[in-house]
Amino acid sequence: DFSKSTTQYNPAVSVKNPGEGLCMRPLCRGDYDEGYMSLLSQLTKVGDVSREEFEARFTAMEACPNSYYIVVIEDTMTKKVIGSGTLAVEQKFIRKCSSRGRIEDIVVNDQYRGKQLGKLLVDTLMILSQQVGCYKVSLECKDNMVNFYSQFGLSKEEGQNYMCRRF
Ligand code: 16G
Repeated sequence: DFSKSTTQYNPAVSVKNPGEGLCMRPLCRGDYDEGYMSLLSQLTKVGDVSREEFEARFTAMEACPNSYYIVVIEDTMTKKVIGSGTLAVEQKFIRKCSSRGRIEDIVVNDQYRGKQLGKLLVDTLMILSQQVGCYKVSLECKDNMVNFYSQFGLSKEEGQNYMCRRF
């Protein structure tokens, strides 16, 4: 239900109909063979991940119900995953035992850009985060993506800083 969505689509695309020859669905275990890791490599370093490692991680995520929602877009002709986004839900004690959402790893294959697919992925995860009861949702992005993410009602919060230590 995109009725509360802050964005518009021209031409119309939707979860049921993301575009010709495309299908939107949850990530499957078999997506390792549909180029999932190479898609993620367009976002950041993925390193060598064997099928066994991928499947073990998939199983571990599956064992945490209501925590990892990974949505992908598949090109049904080539059977390749060409877009993906994750909603990670963290359970909290604060805010009456509420949850917070994080939108992570949004990536669209560079050959499929300009088709509103990134927007559709983020919108979908935004709506999902509300449906599963998150009291807030956040993400991290590069400077050049701030405009893109603003359209979903996300903004830099005054007095809040993103801090990070890398290992
Ligand atoms: C971006 C992503 C984040 C991802 C990170 C990977 C979005 C909205 N943000 O910040 O989710 O995990 O890049 O970069 O997709 P890193 O490997 O340098 O942490």
